[in-house]
Amino acid sequence: MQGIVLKSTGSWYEVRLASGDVVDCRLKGKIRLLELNTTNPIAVGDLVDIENEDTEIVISKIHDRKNYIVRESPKKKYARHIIAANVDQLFLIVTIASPRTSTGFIDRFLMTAEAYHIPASIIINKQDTYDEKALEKQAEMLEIYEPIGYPCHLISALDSNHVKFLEDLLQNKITLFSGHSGVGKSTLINALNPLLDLRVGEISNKHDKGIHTTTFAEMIILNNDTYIIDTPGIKEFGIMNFELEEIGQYFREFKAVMNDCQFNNCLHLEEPNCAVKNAMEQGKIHPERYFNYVSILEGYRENFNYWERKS
Ligand SMILES: Nc1nc2c(ncn2[C@@H]2O[C@H](COP(=O)(O)OP(=O)(O)OP(=O)(O)O)[C@@H](O)[C@H]2O)c(=O)[nH]1
Ligand SMILES: [Mg+2]
Ligand SMILES: [Zn+2]
Repeated sequence: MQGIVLKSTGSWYEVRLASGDVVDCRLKGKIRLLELNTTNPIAVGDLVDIENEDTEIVISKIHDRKNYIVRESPKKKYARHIIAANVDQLFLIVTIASPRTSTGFIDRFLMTAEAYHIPASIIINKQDTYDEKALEKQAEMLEIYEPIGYPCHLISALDSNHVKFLEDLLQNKITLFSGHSGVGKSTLINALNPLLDLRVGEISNKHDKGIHTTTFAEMIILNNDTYIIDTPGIKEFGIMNFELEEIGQYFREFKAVMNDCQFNNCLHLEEPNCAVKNAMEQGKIHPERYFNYVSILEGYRENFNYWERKS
């Protein structure tokens, strides 16, 4: 039988079957060894086969993944932890105020989305609370992201029409929600799924000691083929195995012009005849995006130095 992994606590997995039943499973012994480069062999969103083994239900096979998103393991430095698999789209929930979301944070997120080739949208929540000054800030933000093709949706979790609008965008997809603490992810998810409390109430607490919610993502069912993955406490996703000069490719408007840079390994810093800098000077690339790119690059440079010193 086939199912989808809704939750993982490290040793137990909650798997939803086609019938809608949710069962607790263990991992069949030999699968544990499959992926030694990650701290968890199975993540939410994984499609798995299950079978009976003695008195237990075990996961006997993990289907090939369309994609998977990793972060640095919370437990082991420089090891990978898979947050979620088979993700169709990423929703970054942001707020202009309480809390303020910086474009630096947004750009890190979007860069990751590009690296994974997963479509990303920006959901600007708490519209009911914004004063004139906040709305000005919001307009500036829209000026940065709309021209480069990231959908920006202005919503309030308290407005049922907005929630319905969001619901339509989610249909038949696995959507990962991310964003700072306090932006309203849980409020939105509760508004989207009035039955959620019921489902939470149904889960047995036998294996879940409640300590994993901050490090393990959980998948919430909206309907048969519609799932949301809530990722509490995750500040940044990781991308693995890339070179510094690839970072520019993850800024889509940079990518569109960078073929015209004089050097093909151009980092778009001080190099002569850099098409990215030229485009910025001509007003075709937003200076804030460029500024965030440079600071992301500098951050990774430090990490690369770490690796060089190590080897
Ligand atoms: N006025 C207003 N308040 C909202 C809205 N959305 C969420 N809130 C409030 O913002 C606070 C934080 O919301 P949460 O849903 O807990 O935020 P979260 O993103 O889940 O935060 P973490 O779980 O810590 O990551 C709560 O007090 C919500 O009631 C909104 O659209 N308008
Ligand atoms: Mg929450
Ligand atoms: Zn360049």
